[in-house]
Amino acid sequence: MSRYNVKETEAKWQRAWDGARCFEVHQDPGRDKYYVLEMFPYPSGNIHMGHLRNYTIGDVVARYKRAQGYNVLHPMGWDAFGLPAENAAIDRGVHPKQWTHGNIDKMRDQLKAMGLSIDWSREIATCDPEYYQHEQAMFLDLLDAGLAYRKEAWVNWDPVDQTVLANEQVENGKGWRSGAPVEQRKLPQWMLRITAFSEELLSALDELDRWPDKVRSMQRNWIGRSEGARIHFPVAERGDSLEVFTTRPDTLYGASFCALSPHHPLTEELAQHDEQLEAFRRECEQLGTSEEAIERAEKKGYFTGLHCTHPVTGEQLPLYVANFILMEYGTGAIFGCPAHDQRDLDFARAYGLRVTPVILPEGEDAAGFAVGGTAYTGDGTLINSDFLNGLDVDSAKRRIIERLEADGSGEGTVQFRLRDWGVSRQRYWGAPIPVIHCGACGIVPVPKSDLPVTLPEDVDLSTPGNPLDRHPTWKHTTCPRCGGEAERETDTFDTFMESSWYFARFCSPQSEVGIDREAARYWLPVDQYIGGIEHAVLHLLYARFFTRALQHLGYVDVAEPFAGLFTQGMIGHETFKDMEGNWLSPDEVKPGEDGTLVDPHGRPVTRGRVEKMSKSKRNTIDPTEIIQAYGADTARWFMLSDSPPDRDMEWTEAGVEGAYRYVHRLYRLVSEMSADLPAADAAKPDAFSNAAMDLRRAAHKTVANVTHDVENFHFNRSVARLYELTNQLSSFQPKDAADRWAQAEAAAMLVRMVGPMMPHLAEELWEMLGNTTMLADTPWPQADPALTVDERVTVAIQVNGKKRATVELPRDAEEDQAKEAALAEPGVQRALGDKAPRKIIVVPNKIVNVVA
Ligand code: ANZ
Ligand code: ZN
Repeated sequence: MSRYNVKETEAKWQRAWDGARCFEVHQDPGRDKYYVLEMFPYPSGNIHMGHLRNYTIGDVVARYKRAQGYNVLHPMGWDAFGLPAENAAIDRGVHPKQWTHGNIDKMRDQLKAMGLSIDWSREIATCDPEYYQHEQAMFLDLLDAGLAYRKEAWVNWDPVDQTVLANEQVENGKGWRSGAPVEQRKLPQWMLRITAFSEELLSALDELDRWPDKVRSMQRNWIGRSEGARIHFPVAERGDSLEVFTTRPDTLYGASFCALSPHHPLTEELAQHDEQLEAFRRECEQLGTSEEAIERAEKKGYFTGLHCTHPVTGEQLPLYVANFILMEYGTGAIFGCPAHDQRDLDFARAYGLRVTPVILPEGEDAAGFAVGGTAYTGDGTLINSDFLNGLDVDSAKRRIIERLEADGSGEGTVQFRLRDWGVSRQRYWGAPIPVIHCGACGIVPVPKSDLPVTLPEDVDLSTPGNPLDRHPTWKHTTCPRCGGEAERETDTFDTFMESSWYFARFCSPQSEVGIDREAARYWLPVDQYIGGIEHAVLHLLYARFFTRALQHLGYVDVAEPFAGLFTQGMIGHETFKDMEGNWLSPDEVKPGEDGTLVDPHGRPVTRGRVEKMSKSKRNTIDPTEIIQAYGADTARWFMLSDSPPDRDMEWTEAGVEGAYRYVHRLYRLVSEMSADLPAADAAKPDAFSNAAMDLRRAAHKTVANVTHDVENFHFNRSVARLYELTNQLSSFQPKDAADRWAQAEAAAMLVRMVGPMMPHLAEELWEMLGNTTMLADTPWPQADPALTVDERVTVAIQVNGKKRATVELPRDAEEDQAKEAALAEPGVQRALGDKAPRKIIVVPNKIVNVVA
């Protein structure tokens, strides 16, 4: 019997799928669709392990759903704009376009070698004008609808690279490439009005019950809804008044100062006649704009000489400008209550301001309660607060707002932390923003008939600044309105724009309109989106917003782009260091004579922890090399077998070897059997031996369990079950025709279940079992309930004695499995809210009671 030839066989089936256009799909109203999407890759040049894991998970889902009879859309494209292409141009002198397309070609081959069930006819690259022209048209519509606008905004400015930096590009207050201290600058920026959807983006999270709770709660925090009050403080020396935003109006009696943002209009006005204040403002601008940087910095202020009149007590409070007040939040001004806010307390201690507690923690006594170095931010009873004394915090908030509203000095409000999305980037390798600046007409949108506004190819990237701005001719144009001389906008879009609608473009990738509404109606929303948790906020929130905006503009009919979301864990690998503490790659490390590890110079090596694969730690493994050496099926199988896909996993040589051995073992098993298989159309025997019945039961049970596991992303558990069935099949000794029929049945089931995970091997074995149609076109196996009966039981889940859900569990399931299943139920999670379960009582096969 021949040994399994991995390379040849994998290539053979990839050709067969291609040739049969197996994975090309079309709208078919008669069939249920299922849209599987992995976050599309940035074309960096090589796929990495994160891609391998991401696309393996997605491919299992896609192939499984396909076998379930769905019309599965599983497309692939390239998130092709962005800085690395410009950096490559600077460092290596290749044009960004050429670099990007070269990388795409290379990575396409690498992905194809994985054997993914992708409809390659839908491939898109966001850097192609055929793609971004539609984005430009959408932007014009957003502009029309008032959802895009231009405003002066504070940005991080890198004075050496002469460019705006995103917050993520500022590291410890310095530009990530130049290393120069970042400054704050005010520049006109194109903005998208994501805040118009704050409330919707927040409340709709409740319905996204196929999203991880963690991601939903990160989005909730990011949107940051706060209920509070706006309060007017008359400025004694000026006769006008200052509006502050607070979430703690209950602490109003504890106010001992007011403070303005360095960018507050009043600050700007005062600074015109106060050089010292101007100097202080400039000092604050060195801080960078990120909230985190501001939070970390030492609290500093400048006394304006002005006083605010307390709206209830009439007391005169000193007015400062303080470095920790953001202009972009609330009103850019606060009242400070040092006893109950840590920043205010740090500030008060530095400037000798009064600290009056107004909230008494439970169990404390008013006479003895004093605030030390830590502000008290918890609940309690009001003290030192006149008519509020004795109330709890919530009642005090209500009462003080009533009072402020009654005398016109304030009102209750809702405030969101979410800011509008600044989409301007002073970069070359992005989609041009389609507007024209005319001296006479102002800002004029490029007429849709003139789209796309394409990038010039001849650019100079070698000097700092914006290459489009410096280009000798590109920006010079005529005004579409008056025909006079005018200039193009030289900013390009933030690359998050492209990833905010690519999933919709995949529905009709060649359409002349950006999104064919009919196609989008059929395919959207994405049923299963899969990607890294690092996109929990920005990408996923922008895409949610953009979809709502597109719905508003009539492009699509859905409000939410991703009905289901799965976030995969990271991949770690062991690390090594030499005597000087330099990282060593694993293949530089060898066992020395005494068995300890040594480096290539024979010097001792220390074994470090397992760390997330990264170039800097020299512990990456190249998936392409793995596929070359072992084949795609082995790489996929190991990826799936090791740990639950949402957890971090460790890449090990032993694990890969184990997977490789299984590939060959399964091949041997099936090819040995295939010699005496019953004819493909052999009728089912009327009677079976006990051994055959055992095998049949095992196979059908495995089908039931694996189906359940795959539906729930428990791939590692499926793998364990498939190993088990393989063992049972190996030890089965057929004695008669009925035995052989049972053996063939079990083998076919095994191969069909392996299919989504190791598609090449499975196709080969499927053919060996005598089938003439491809496994890719074969339905998922069905378990005969008569053979699985009693194996699964329905268990009721109660929370504090009240039934909240039911789950199907294997009979006599482990207690841990029952608990885990119970806690995973959305109904149970809802009932628990943010309470942690105190105790979980399992009555086997009947009830799980969660006590909170
Ligand atoms: C008085 C007060 C007393 C506050 C107290 C807190 C505790 P969240 O919860 O994040 O919405 N604040 C308001 N505007 C600000 C700005 N532009 N920059 C920096 N801080 C600002 O935060 C709201 C609280 O942050 C507000 O409530 C305000 O301080 C401060 F015991 O007002 B508070
Ligand atoms: Zn004009």
